[in-house]
Amino acid sequence: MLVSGLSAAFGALALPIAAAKSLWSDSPGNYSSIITTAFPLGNGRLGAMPIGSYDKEIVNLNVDSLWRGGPFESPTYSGGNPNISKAGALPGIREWIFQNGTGNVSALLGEFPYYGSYQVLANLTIDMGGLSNVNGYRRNLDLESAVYSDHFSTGDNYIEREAFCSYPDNVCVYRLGSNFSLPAITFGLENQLTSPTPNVSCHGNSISLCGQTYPSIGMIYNARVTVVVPGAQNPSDLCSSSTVKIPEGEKEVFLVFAAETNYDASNGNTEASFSFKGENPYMSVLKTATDAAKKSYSALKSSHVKDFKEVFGKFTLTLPDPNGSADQPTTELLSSYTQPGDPYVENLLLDFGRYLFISSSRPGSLPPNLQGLWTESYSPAWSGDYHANINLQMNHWAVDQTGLGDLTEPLWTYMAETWMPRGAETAELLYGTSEGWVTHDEMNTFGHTAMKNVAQWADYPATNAWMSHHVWDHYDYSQDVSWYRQTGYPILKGAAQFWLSQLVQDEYFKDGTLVVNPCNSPEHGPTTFGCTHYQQLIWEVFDHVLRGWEASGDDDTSFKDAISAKFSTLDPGIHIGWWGQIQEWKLDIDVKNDTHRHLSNLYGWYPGYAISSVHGFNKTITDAVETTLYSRGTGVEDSNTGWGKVWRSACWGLLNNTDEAYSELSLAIQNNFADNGLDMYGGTPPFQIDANFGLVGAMISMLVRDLDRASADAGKVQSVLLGPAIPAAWGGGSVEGLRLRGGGVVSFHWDDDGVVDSCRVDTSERGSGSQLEFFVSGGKAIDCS
Ligand code: FUC
Repeated sequence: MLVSGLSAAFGALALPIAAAKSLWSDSPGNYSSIITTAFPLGNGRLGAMPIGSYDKEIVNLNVDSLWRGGPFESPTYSGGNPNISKAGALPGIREWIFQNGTGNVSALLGEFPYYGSYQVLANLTIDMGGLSNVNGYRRNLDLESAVYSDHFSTGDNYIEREAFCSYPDNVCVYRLGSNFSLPAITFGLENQLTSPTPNVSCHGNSISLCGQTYPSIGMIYNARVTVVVPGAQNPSDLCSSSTVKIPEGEKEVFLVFAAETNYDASNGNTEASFSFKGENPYMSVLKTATDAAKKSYSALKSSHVKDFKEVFGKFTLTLPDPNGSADQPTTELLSSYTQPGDPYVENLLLDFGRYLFISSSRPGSLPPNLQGLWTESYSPAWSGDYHANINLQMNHWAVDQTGLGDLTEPLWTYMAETWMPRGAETAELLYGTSEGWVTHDEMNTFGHTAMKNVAQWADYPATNAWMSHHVWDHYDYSQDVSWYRQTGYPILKGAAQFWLSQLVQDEYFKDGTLVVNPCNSPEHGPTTFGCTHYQQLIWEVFDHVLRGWEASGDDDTSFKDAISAKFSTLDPGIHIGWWGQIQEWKLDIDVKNDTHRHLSNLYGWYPGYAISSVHGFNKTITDAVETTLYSRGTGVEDSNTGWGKVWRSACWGLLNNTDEAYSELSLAIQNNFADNGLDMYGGTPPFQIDANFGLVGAMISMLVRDLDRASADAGKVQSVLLGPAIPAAWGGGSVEGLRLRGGGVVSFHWDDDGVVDSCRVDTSERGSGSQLEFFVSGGKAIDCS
C-alpha cells in the first residue's frame, strides 16, 4: 500500500499510529437518551439504533421517506405556492429598497400548511426475560464494515448479538447467538408515539406493522420482521399476541427487518398532479423480507460487509495516537474530550462522518436530512427537514474529496424530483419568470418551494445557486461528462436561468453593476440589495455555466450569450468595508464583533471560491478574510452550534492558520459531539448531522487546498497546496485516496511538524487535461509524480 510505502520511506514513526475505526463502550446505551448514546446503523433508506440493553433490547427503527404532511395530509397542498401570482409586487419592493437601502418581502410571503414532518417508524423489541449475573458487557460499532455487535455473559452462558443494515439486501439484520443456549426470546414491533396507532400483527414467523399517517389519505407505511432459527425446522406458527416467541434452548436466532412507504418522488410533478404517491408497500416489503430470510446469516453478512468495505475503503486518514486512546472506550474519550484535542478522536470522527454518509445516502434513498435518517421522535426539531442555507450543503462538503461521490445520487434525484417541478411554479408565481426554478431554504419531501409566512430565515431564495455549486463539484471531481449532461447541468442551468431573470441594475450606488434585489443574508440582518452571499453564488453559477459549456452539450447559445453578457457586469460580491472586513451586504453596515453563526459573506472563501478567484489569493484578500473571521469570534458563537464552528475551522484551514483551524475543530468536538459521536445542535439535543459531515470538510481543508478556479484560468497549471494547516499534534500522519479537482487522486505523508514530506499522485482518471503542481506549507514545491 502506498501509505505504508511512504511510512517505510521515513523509517519508524515517532508516535504509535492507531487507525480509529470503531465506536465502543463497556456499557449499554440509555433508552431515555437514544440519540446521544446509541450507535446508528443505516443502509441509506433504513436506519436502526440498537440501545444495547442486556435482556430487554430496543432497536429504534427509521425509514427515510416516512413523513407526515404534503398531499398525504391535504389534496389542496401546493408546496406553499399561492393560487395567484404575487410577482406584481416585486417592482415596488425593488424600488423601495433602492430608495431606502432596506425593505421587506412581506407581499411575497406565503402560507405553509401541511408542511409536515419526518417521524420515527417503530421500535423493535427483543425481550429475553430477566437475565442475572451479567458480566463482561461490551458493544462495538466497526466503522469499516458497518457491523454492530455486543456481548456479555450470564453465568456460563455467553451471549453475542450482531446487527447491520445491508444495502445489497435492502434489510437490517439482527442476530443473537450463544455458546450454550439462548433464553426464551419474544420479538415485537411497536410505535406508541404515532397517531393513528399502526396495526401490528403476526403471521408464522413474521411480525408486520402497518400504518397510515392520516386516516384514508395519509402515507402508508409497512415494516416487517421475519425471525429465523437456522437449521431448525421453523415451526409454522411462532406468533403470540402480535409477537414472535422463540422457546428457550436455541443457539442462534436471527431476524431480517424490511420497511417501505408509499411515497414516490417520481410522482412529484404536474403530470402526476404532484401526488407523490406510489404503490401500497405491503407486497414489496413482504418479498424483500422473505427473500432475505431465505439466505443464511453469513451470506447476508458477507455481502453487506463486502459492499460497505469497498465504499468505506476509498479513503484513509491515519493520525497518531499520542495518548494511547485506542485502549479506552470511545464513549469515554468523547465525553472527556477537551481542547487542545486528541488526534485519535479527531481521526475517529472523520471516519464516523464518512460512515454516516455511506449509511444515510445510497442510490435510491433520500439525501441525508437534518438528522441523516435517525430519529426517535414523532416530531424531530425543524421537522427533520432539508434546510439549505448551510445545512444540506454541509452534509455534502467533503463527500467527493473523500471518495464517496458515487453516493450523491439521492441529492440530485431529490432536487430534480421535488424542488424543480414545484420550484418552476414558484419562480413564476413569486418572481414572474417562466425560466428556471427557485426554492426557499426550508424544504420537506413534497416540494415545498415557496416562502413561508414567517421571518426571513425561511425566505431565502439562493438555495438553487448554492446547490449548483455541489453539482459543479461533483462534475469537477468525477469528470463524469454524461452525468453532467443528463443530471447535473439541468439543475445548474435552471438556477442560472432563474438568476438571469432576476438581476437588476444597481439603482442605489448606480455603479453600473448587476445585483439581486431583494435579498437577505441567511438568518442575519436586513432585507436589502446586493447581498454578498448571493452575488458570490451567482458569480460562481455563471462561471460554471461558462466553464462547463463544452461538457454540457447545450446548444442554446442565446442562453450562453446572456450569461456571458451579465457575467461581465455582475457585482461579484466582494467589497472590503470600513473596518477591513469582507462586507456582508453591499451597504457597509456590518457590525464589528458580531458572532453570528452563519459565515455567509465568506461563502466565496469556503466552501466557494469567488473570493479567491476574483481578486486572487493576495494579502488584501486574506487580511480581509482574517479580519472577518476574528470579528465573528474565536470561541463560542451565538448559538454554540457545531456546524458554525466547523465552518470557521474550514475557513481558517484554507487561510493557513493552523492554530485557529484546530482550535475551532476541537472546540466543536468538546462542546457539540455526544458520547456516541453524533453532533448536538447547541451542545445538547436535538441531534443535527451537519457538523458530523462538516467536520470532515474542515479536516480536509486543513490537509489540502485545491481550490476551484475561475473560467478565465481554465487550462492553466493547477496549484495544489498539501497541508495548509496540519497541526503538530497530527505529526507523522498520512492520507490515502484524497480526490483532486479534475479527477486526480493524491496520497501523502507529513512529518512531526505537520509539513508534507512525501506524496504520490495518480492522474489516470484526470479529464480536464490541465497540469498539476504541488506545494507544501511554506511554499516549497514538492514532486508527487
Ligand atoms: C439553519 C441554522 C439554524 C439551524 C437550522 C436547522 O437555518 O441557522 O441554526 O441549524 O438551520
